[in-house]
Amino acid sequence: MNRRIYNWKCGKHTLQLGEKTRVMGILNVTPDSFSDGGDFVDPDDAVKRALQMVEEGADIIDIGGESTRPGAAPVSVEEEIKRTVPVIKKLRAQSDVLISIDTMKSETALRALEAGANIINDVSGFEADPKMLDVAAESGAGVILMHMKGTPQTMQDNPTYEDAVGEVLHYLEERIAFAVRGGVRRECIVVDPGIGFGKTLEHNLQLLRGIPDLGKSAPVLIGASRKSMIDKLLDREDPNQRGAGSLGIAGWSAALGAHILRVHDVIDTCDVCRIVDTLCIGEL
Ligand code: 8Y7
Repeated sequence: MNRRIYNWKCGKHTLQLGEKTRVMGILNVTPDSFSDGGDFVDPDDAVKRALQMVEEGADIIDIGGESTRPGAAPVSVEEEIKRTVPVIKKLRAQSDVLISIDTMKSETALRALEAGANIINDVSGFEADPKMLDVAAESGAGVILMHMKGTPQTMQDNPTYEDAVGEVLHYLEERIAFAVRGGVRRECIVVDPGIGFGKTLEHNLQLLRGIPDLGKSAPVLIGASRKSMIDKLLDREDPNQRGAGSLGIAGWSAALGAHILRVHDVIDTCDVCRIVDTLCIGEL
């Protein structure tokens, strides 16, 4: 087994990482997100979908109220809170699944944690909002620090690296040090190379091949589900046609040691993970 074992602290909860590949189900409560936007704007529909993903085997539900699709317009903090907090409250009332809030704004993170979320998923690696560090440190929430080159508005404008894996690894180690200096416990931190966030197809492939290196300093999350790299490889313009491609990346990532996969298709990804985990452990 090529995965280090970690006990990920998420507030008062602990999620063991490394034995079993963990699956994070994506719940976009945005009218515009590129692959499931508009489906779950109504809080009751959103909670229904979340509970279905829990049933299907999701360990974490990632709730986002702002699209981070390349070129997407930012939304106000009020709007983001209005979209996400009621869903978190309703889901928490019906399930004790771990909930992550996908936000770059500290106010949204704080309100989400108060509503019952356990994890802050900040695609800016704590760079977008200087107050995010304090919210994370004071709450003891789990944190996901992701690498992005540029901003969602600019990130796909000809990104270049001399050594994508080395640079992303260096960046993530620097962000871990920044978070720890600010009072975040190391056991609370998961890192993520940010597939598709300021990367060409070749960079994404290099990062996926580099998962064993990325997993040396902290647990690793990979989010490649339905992303445009699959279109580039398979010519699947419609995100709904990228399911099989996503599962291929999921299997690869799990085998190379990713601890958590952030996906749209929970039931299929859980099947893939059970097969790969069994093969990796060498026993049933
Ligand atoms: C990721 C993510 C998105 C990812 C983490 C999409 C919010 C774009 N991608 N968070 N968020 N990692 N941690 O296509 O790769 O899902 S949004």
